[in-house]
Amino acid sequence: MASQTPTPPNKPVTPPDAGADDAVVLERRTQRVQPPQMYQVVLLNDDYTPMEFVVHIIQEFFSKDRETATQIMLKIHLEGKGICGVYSRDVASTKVDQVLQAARAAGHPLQCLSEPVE
Ligand code: TYC
Repeated sequence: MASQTPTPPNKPVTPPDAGADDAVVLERRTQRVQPPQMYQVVLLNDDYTPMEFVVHIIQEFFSKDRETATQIMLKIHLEGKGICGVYSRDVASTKVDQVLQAARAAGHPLQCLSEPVE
């Protein structure tokens, strides 16, 4: 009976240059959560709403100082529309409601809308 040479136990398989202090590299995952869509609140020009009322509305509901509110109002007056602020969907919708309610209560036809930011 031939004596059998004992087979050595399987060695752990390691890359040739693997050392104890090698860093572990995790695969980067693609980001899956998108930032929320934001909405800009826009005022439209018309021929009847007084400039002073529009300035007041922009100060009151969009927290702008008088100087900034006046600049935004003049931009709307000259260009037809202008952005008063950018908010989450619910906040933008509330701003539109508040502006329209204040304008109607004062008897002005001022128009206000919100739209998704590009
Ligand atoms: N065009 C208006 C006027 O001459 C002023 C105005 C500005 C109205 C902005 C609306 O969103 C507006 N009295």
